[in-house]
Amino acid sequence: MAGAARKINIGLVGYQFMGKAHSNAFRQVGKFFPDLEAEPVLKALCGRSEEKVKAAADKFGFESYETDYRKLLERDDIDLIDIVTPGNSHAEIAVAAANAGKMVVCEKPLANTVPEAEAMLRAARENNVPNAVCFNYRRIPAIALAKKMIAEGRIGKVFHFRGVYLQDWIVDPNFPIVWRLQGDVAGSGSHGDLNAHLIDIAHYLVGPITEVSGMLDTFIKQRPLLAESDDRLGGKASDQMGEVTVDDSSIFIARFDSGTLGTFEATRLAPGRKNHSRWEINGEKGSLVFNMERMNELEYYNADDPEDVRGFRVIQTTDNPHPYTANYWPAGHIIGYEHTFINFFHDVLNDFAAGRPTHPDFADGLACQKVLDAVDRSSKNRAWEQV
Ligand code: SOE
Repeated sequence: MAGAARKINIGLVGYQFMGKAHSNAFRQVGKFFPDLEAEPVLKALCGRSEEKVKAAADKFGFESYETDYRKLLERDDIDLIDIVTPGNSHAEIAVAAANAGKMVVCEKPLANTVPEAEAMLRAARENNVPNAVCFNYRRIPAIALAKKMIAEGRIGKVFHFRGVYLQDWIVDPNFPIVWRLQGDVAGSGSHGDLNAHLIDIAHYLVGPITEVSGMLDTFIKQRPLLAESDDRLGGKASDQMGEVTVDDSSIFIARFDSGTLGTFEATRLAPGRKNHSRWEINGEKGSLVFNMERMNELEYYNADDPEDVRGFRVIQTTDNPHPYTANYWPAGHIIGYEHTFINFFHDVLNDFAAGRPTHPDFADGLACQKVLDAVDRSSKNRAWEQV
């Protein structure tokens, strides 16, 4: 960053789990990436509760705070609006930010509905503003390596994409109804939160999904209402009960444009699985396997290896030729979840500064939304749906 030619002033809307992850990435990115072309400046943090947003702004290192995102848009000293609020406010904020001529970054999934995502993409295009959606898993070195290996033809034609995203954080029926369990706020549950990551990775590695058949379900339909949230995923339960209005489990099968067949499963009810985002890709010449719980590793099976030593090998993606790793530690000194955001913002800020298109952008976010929506329709209609 020593040579960063310009500054990009950040207005971050939201300050909980993702607010922490994004502001940390903005603070760290210049320390690790000497080729950063635009230094992010933590100008203003925005949230509705003045007491909480002020405390968060101090903690994260923002210069100022606002309690209404529209104030951020009026400010000439803000270049980029980064949205880390729950899904039901993404479209309103992103469209207004694009109309105000700001660059826009939005947390995943892009929106709660396809029309919202379409409106966001339209506003970004009409105003010609740089835009990105934070599917940070694309920036994991092992996944970036998988992308390169597939592009190089190392596993040949892809037959199968098999993804599961398993968590267990709401398996206790007394876990309260946080916003992620409210349909009007989050849009959907395990589906929009977790399958969204798998779909984006599948699009990135294998290409577009064209038709789906799926089912969403909610096993635990009533839970205590929330008394007070924390900045992780939970909070304190009250003694009143309420309805859970999102799925806690979602499964679908898919056909890709390439002919690849896919299976996808997401659940928040898999005891022992914490952030088990695991996929396996099988091709005519080999297979690749990734698991977020061991995110520095990529498993590779090469069908062309000599028969007597043929078998899965584990690539430690921590050495210089692996994407991003030269910016961190000596080989074998692993990186973690927060670095996926640092890598993401390195790429996005450099693309924005250079006026290049970036990925994943709002169009990629909309493509994911259309698959989510088709699965939702399929579950309701008990039928195959076109994306
Ligand atoms: C919670 O389910 C969550 O934090 C998701 O919202 C994230 O996108 C995922 O990376 C981990 O799990």
